[in-house]
Amino acid sequence: MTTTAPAIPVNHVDPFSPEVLEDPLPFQHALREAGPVVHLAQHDVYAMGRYEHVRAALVDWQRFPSGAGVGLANWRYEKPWRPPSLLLETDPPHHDAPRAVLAPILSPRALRRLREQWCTEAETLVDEVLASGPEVDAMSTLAEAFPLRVFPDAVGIPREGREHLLPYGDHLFNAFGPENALVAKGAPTLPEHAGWVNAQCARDRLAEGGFGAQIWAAADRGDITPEQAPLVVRSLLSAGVDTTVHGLGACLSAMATHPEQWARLRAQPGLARVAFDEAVRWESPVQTFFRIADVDVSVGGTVVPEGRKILMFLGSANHDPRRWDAPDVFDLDRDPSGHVGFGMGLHQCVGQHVARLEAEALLTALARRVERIAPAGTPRRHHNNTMRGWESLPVRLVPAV
Ligand code: OW4
Repeated sequence: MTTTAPAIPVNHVDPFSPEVLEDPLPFQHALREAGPVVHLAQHDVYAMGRYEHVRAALVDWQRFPSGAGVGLANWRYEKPWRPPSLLLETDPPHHDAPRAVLAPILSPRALRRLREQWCTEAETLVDEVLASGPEVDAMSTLAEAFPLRVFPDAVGIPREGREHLLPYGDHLFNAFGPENALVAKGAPTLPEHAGWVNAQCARDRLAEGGFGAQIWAAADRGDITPEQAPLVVRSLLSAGVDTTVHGLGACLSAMATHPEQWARLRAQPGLARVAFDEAVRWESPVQTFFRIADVDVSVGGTVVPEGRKILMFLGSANHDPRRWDAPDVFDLDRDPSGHVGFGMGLHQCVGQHVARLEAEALLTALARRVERIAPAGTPRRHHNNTMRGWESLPVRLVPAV
């Protein structure tokens, strides 16, 4: 008797093409249906789209490490475009000291001192936006404006130059994908954005008491080296803005298209955090990250060969009907915990409590003042090789009386 390994399913669609970025759900459905592991012919990499296997691979950092980069480029053969992140793009043991320094700085307990201030800032912003007229673009006026108002202050960077943050992050997230038109479009201005971002990581740029100064204080204690400190600050400026912008955008678009869910949140504002996590599950602002197979790894009977990149579809896992009832429905009655929108395992988003606090502040302020968030025009998708979100979200804010 002869035994042959089952042939691996092949998919010829480019997941980074404009068509898939416009609406990734049909591609992700096909990916999940094809099997636990699929070969993506366009990029000659492997992919996983089912919750069970994505989750298992994310927690298996030994066999699926991040040190060869979490983008398409395989750093065993290619040079990284910037010095690797000490958090995202490293494995234990190197990963552990930077993570141990940053986690308590961004912990729920440490963030308590920001809560009142951020709620006040959110109320001020919502009042300004309501005064500006009933029809607004919810992306620029709320989803972008709020994080840009509170987060850089919390890090402790100066006001001047903050307009570099979003384009820097947008390019960084594009750069995890292939060198397509999205990357080419960002390349010419990257040096200005990266130059500014890197300059803000120096000790003397960072205001006393902020996240940045606390990272430098950890270097003074010897918990990380003075060479590591600026790169840990860089992680905040890299991962902390665009992600929350698109998370908030997902909340606002969900509420605009599900008025009954907005009514539910208004009746019970304590659901703000559930609403945010459900939006992170539903939209999955960070759609994908790669890992590398450090050895031949068998996944559901198919082998991912040693040294090869594998694309983990967080968004697909968060819409897997094997794990979620009616996954495409945004529903405050479900328990979204266990979603992989923040990743899972030892790299799971260290900033998630910051994001949840921003969302709670903004949603609570809106719930108090806004009766209805009504669609007021055709929303436009923002295309990015890694992030899913909106470029424009026209809404009419109906004030509560
Ligand atoms: C989602 C993330 C994303 C981009 C950059 C970094 C982290 C970083 N996490 O550490 O620089």
